[in-house]
Amino acid sequence: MTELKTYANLIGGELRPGADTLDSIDPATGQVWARIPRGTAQDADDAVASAKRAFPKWSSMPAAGRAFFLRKVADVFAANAKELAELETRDNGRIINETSKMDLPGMTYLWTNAAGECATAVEGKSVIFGPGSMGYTRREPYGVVVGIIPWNSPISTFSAKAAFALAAGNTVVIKPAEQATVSMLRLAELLQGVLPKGVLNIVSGLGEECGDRLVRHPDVGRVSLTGSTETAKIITRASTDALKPLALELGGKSPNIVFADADLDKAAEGVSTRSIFTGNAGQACLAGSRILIERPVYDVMIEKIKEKMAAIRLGDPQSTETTMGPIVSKEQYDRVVSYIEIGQKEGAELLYGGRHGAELVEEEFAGGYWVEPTLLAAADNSLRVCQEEIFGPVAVVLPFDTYEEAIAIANDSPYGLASGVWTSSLATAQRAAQDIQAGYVWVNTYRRVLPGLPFGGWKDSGYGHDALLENTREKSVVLEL
Ligand code: TXE
Repeated sequence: MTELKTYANLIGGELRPGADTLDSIDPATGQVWARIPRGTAQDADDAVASAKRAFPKWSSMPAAGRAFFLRKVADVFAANAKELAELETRDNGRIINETSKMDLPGMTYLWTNAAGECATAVEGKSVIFGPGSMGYTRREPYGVVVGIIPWNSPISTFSAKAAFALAAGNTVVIKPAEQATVSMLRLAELLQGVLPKGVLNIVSGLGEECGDRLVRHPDVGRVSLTGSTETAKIITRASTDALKPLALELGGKSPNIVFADADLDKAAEGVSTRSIFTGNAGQACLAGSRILIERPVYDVMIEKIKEKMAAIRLGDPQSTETTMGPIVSKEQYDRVVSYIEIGQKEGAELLYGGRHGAELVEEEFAGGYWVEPTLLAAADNSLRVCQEEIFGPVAVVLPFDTYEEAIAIANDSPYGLASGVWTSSLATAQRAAQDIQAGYVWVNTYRRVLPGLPFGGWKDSGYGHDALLENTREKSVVLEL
């Protein structure tokens, strides 16, 4: 039997093994395939201390200096994209078509873009007050910024948090999610020596152990979490003692509204495969998990969506033939399966799918966590499957009769992250873009997150962004001349 690789944390520029380890499980087989450190409160403290030590030099470096280093990170991504994509696919089951064609190429762009934005971090404004006094503002970094990231897209979530925090002059500590940490720790190996020591630290471990310590640490200036609403509430309470600013990017129950005048073929692909099923098997905060269809085209749309679902291929996530991967863990698998049962008990009709387990795949993957793409029809948006985030390949369809009813259903949710509108009417599109309560509205497309536009939620989907300016705080300076 081949020895499993044990990965290390990156603290103060050194790769430091954990005193204890956690098993990393391949979700496609259910087998342990690597070991990661179970970081302690001491590891968290050491990472924060090294980031604090690195801060004065990093933050006072000319912007062009920071840009130089961030471009080197972009080069690391470009040179190692294939390996990192394959590792992330092994780690969380996200299909190789997504990690290699979307995520990793996007990282080179994102880090290069962050390098270019370095100089804008210092922009402020000036105010002249009478002849004798004037004032101006400076934007300054917070110091040590902590990023707590989830398992569904580790590398891209890490990059969104770290690149702009670093560009703004902060130093960073990242805690990946215990279910999928390997791609981040391989990245730690590749980045060792690329950035000055301590500027970026990566500590693997459990949320309630080293994650909690990072959030409470008095030397941490800002915390950015992508995770569940429950964890966000815990972090909010934990961070209040030190009044830390937070950015919270949480879950969603996003509506995709199909009006009768839409291009129905394009909409069928957009609301099904693109929006939820092949996109990380529905394990994405922005998944369009509620499909609202105008009644005259309801039946024809259901048939078209079912055709798209029938073409989805489950199996080896590393194969380019596969279009949907497994659920990340046994815990999430049980949760997704339970919602399929809950929905039917509540009266939702199973229109497609619903099966789960080994029967869906070849024997080699029988131990993995497989759920068939599933479509439930609900008569009423109050069902739990319409209100609660399932975080798997399970979508609910609801009919509507009028524009007002569609918007009322769309907004009848504790969440407000993303939304989709499918129509050929510019007037309907613009009206809906105004009326929908969500941080992102796509018209005749879905899951196209444009760099440069803020991405973040309303309501229980959180607040704040990871953009450059949000990683700075303002200082007013008054000069008596
Ligand atoms: O999330 P957690 P879980 C939603 C989705 C999913 C559910 C549960 O509905 O089914 O959350 O997933 C760290 N102090 N999303 O349990 O626990 C944790 O270690 C500090 C939506 O995996 O929120 C991990 O690094 N950190 C979502 C990160 O928080 C703590 C992505 C997220 O894990 C902590 C993930 C604590 N006390 C889940 N407790 C999205 N927005 O995309 C946990 N963590």
